Amino acid sequence: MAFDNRRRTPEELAEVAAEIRRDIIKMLVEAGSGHSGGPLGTTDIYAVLYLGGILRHRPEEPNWAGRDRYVLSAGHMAPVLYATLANAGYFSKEELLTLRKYNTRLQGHPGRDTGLPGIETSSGSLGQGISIAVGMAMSDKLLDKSDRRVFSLTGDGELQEGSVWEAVMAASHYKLDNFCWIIDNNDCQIDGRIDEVMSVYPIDAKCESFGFDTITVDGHNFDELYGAFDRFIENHRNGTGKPTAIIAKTYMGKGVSFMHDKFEWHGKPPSAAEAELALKELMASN
Ligand SMILES: Cc1ncc(C[n+]2csc(CCOP(=O)(O)OP(=O)(O)O)c2C)c(N)n1
Repeated sequence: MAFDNRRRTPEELAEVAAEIRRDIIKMLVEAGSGHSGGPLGTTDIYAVLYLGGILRHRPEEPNWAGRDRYVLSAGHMAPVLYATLANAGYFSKEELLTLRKYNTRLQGHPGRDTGLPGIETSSGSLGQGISIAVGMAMSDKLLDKSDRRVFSLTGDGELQEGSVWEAVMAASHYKLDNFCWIIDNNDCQIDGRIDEVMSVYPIDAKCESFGFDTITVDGHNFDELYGAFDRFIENHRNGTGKPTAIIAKTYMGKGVSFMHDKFEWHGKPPSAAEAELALKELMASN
């Protein structure tokens, strides 16, 4: 059956997101290593993008030429991308349990050369994914003259990488209104709060000054997420010549009480007992 890429109600999206979160927990406990916090915190964004009708894509035809591109620049958050792709039908859910195993297509960071359907490029060295994504948007708009859109998600700690700013400067200079930059603003990074490690604030003023139409949303509110993505799509349709930045305020570890807003969960998996508890909470949450 063809993939149903329709808009969904907040209730439907909540169910989709809870299923993705459960898959993330199952993958991580099986792998015994990997990142819990960022993937759980950005799941609601993925539900809207991939299973809520925003991305134009065909899971049964992953290399469809007319597809929009999504690049996870914060490659360490790969579990949420993998779980979303499997739930959309790109590959089987059983394969999720091979995360980080020897010879798997589900490497700790996305690898284009693994052949996993839905992975547009390798990423994980912070600041590089977004640079590649801007290059894709440039070639789509300036060379191919196609109406494809490119989305890329960076973390907020990732904004400390100088190359992020080189990339977005280019997006603005080349008037890439087909480029949507999503910033996961959970205020956490690997070893602390953003403003304690190296402040990147104010993020909205920086995005504005780099020439982006900048929208700040609650990254767990489906209506607000739809509103922001719709504005990007309108910007592109109207040819505003401005790229769009969506600053999504999220909580690291969202959906699991003992991980909630705790940077300590940036890069570790749950133990077996913790996973059991997390799954219980996530069963109750949809
Ligand atoms: C160039 C580079 N430097 C360092 C790292 C190691 N690293 C991986 S994730 C991370 C923190 C990123 O913070 P943030 O983007 O806020 O992600 P979150 O903690 O919210 O998952 C670091 C330093 C990396 N992957 N690439």
